[in-house]
Amino acid sequence: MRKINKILVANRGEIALRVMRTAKEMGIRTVAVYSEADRNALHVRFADEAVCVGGPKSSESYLRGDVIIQVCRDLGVDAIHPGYGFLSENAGFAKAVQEAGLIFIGPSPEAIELMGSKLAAKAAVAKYNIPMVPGTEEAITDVEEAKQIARQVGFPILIKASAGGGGKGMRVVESAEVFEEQMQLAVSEATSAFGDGSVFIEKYIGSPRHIEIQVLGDTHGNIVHLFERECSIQRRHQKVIEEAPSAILTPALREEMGRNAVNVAKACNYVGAGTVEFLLDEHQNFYFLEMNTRLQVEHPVTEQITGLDLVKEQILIAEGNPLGFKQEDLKINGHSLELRVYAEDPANNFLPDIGKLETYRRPQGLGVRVDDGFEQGMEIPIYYDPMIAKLVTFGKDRQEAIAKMLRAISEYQITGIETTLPFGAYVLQHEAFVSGNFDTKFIDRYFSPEVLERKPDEGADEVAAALAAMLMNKKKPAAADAAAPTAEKNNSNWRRNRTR
Ligand code: MV4
Repeated sequence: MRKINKILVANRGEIALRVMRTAKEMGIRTVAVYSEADRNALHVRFADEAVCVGGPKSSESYLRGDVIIQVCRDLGVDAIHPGYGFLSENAGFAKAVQEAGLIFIGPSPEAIELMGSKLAAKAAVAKYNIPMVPGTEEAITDVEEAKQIARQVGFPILIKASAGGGGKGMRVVESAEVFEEQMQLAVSEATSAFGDGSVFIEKYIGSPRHIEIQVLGDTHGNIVHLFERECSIQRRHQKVIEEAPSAILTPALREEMGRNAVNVAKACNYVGAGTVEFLLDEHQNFYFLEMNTRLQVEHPVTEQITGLDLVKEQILIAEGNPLGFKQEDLKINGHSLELRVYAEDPANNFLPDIGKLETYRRPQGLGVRVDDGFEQGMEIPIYYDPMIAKLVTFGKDRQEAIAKMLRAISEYQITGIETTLPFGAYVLQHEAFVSGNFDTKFIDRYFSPEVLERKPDEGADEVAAALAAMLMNKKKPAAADAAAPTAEKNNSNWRRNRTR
């Protein structure tokens, strides 16, 4: 047990604020670090102390582990919370933090390193009989041998980089004829991207759902899961909408996936908050993909349905406290959705649309949570992730959470930059989303910029009408493709009425 009195948050934006809020509630003092581009950022103002650690580029500031550790020494910091991204899954940084006598709020450097290698992770979890996609257990080196395995597995197959993850370093191979060239490309890509050319083969699951399980482990060997998040609505491996619980898991499947996730965590002696990713195929078979050894962007939906503050749990665990609950104490209450609001133009191939937030008014009201890091008048810096906010809703069931999200989108006022809000409204009203009949191909299948074209006067009324229709029609619509919402239905905005 080691009480934490002062935390440095090695991050920026909404997650830095998110972490500091909980620290403040726990009576822990907070230190922000910031780059020259973030002098006026909210996380700097929110913290008790703040130190500029370098230039605008991440490599000059938020990735400077050495400088950040020195700030901890100078200011008497006990612990570092890395947030997500930046140094959060850097085993070398976690180790340096420990060697400096500080607490890293996260898993051990060994667990980070193990899960960072997809092949090592698969080997480590194999003894728990975790379901995995058929393929190779070791790096492929011999082309002919690899081609033979690919034939046995059956095309199409995927070649994945062991050092990749999150969709980086993946190649679909359709047939034996192109196998050799694809393998060579995969190896050279992996070598230049990760400094590790190890690649392996997996059977390609065509239209899977992405389901991940939140786990918590303490330093006393207790591990629990906090149910699933459904993250299938993604665009180029960037999640757009997440929810908990999933619309399609049965209690039995949830229990089974949860148990497997706990075993994955056991396999690496996991401590802290982590996420075990699975693919779920159309026959409800699930396969372990990888484990993310950080707090995830989408953690709020899990907080909403469990009533737990995941950052508080992380801090208590880092202090050495045993978990205050057992698996059987946990239950799902209600339903939560998260929409990531990006400064991107959905009508223009989601190009980042940076600039100034001329108008910025958050939605409010029962069941609406906004995690963001901006205020009206601020510029979105070009150097970092273009996420403006996470819009989170909570309702007694999925329908209520969707209705609240559509209401919150229509209430959100953002001018000066284009955002993904209208895109979110489109997805949330789509029959395939509403019925729960969707997978990771949703956006490819149903989205094109034309679906957002609308006449300026229509919008709020259309959303209200769609909401009313949804609330009155409780039964599942018949076919997935039957009733894609029309173009006029899907904008938010309040904003357009105001600005004219
Ligand atoms: C796969 C797959 C199909 N088959 N593996 C992408 C992120 C990374 N964690 C693994 N990914 C995938 N692995 C096999 N054997 C399809 C994907 C995938 C995907 C997974 C989850 C969510 C969105 C995705 C989009 C494209 C591909």
